[in-house]
Amino acid sequence: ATAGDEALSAELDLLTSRAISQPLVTHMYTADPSAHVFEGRLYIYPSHDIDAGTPFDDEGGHFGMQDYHVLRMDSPHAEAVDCGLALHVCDVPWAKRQMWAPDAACRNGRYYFYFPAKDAQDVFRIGVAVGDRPEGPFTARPEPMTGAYSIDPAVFDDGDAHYLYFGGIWGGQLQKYRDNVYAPEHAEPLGAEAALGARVARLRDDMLELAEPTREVVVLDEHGAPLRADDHARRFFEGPWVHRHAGRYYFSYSTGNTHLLCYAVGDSPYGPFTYQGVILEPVVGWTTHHSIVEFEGRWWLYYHDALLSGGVTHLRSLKVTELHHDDDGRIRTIDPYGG
Ligand code: FUB
Repeated sequence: ATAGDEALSAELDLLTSRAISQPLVTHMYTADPSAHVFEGRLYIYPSHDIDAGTPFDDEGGHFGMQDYHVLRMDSPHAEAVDCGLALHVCDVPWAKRQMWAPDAACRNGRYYFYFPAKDAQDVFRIGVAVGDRPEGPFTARPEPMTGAYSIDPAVFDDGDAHYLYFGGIWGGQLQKYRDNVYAPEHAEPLGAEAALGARVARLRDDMLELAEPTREVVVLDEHGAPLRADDHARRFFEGPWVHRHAGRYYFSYSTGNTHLLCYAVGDSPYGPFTYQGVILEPVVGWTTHHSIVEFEGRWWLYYHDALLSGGVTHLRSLKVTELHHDDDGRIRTIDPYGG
């Protein structure tokens, strides 16, 4: 081993000893957890990381996932149970590869599983699959959803309506759209231009399609101006999530190349949201992706890191830790290796 290898190994050992949480499962790699309480138990909808043998590239081609497994936990401290195969790319007529971060929702006793994948033209689309149980199996609709695109679908249940959020720049292709129209020549805004936002739309009552065209999720700075495209420590990159706390809506997301999970607060599921701060400091691995869920009166942050694989960025492991809202509604920043 070289001196560099030994230094990296020592650093990973130190981070392992200081990690505040352990992987939820170790028999497979899992990432991008979307957690919900269904039927009184926690169900986690993750990506199922594999090494597909695809070379690294700037588009995330090395994230070559092919299927999904759902995890179940009786409580955030209980053992996570792998409920088995929920959906495979071979069973989705329109999808060719790269089954990235999914989510799920329940309505009228049926379960709806939302997932992104690349189609035959290598364009990310978002599909929905339907099942009778929270853990699946799910049967995919023959076509992707109309009007949804890019990656990282996340569903927020506001009681009388469900909202679908999605989006991710760079490999997630969000920068190729303006006002819901795709053009491959579109690029990420630069400098003082407004950053691109995630997208949101209400879902139809049948949960299979959007009820309206998507709108941009705008994150404002402390002066009420949209975050700038070059504000990489605060602008939206990927991994949108929404939860409601004390009557306010919390929009949280990854800043991508600055490796932070951040949040912003607003008064409507559509936003706008005002930037508040950092939820989770950087984890081992390039990506960071999370969900926030309330279980029996306490709040939990599901997230991932790549410690178990020795830092291999596309071989990640799910973790969970408690999240605290202060009396004024602010979320306390978590250091994943502060133990
Ligand atoms: O897992 C593949 C991609 O990595 C997700 O879609 C992103 O959010 C990032 O975690």
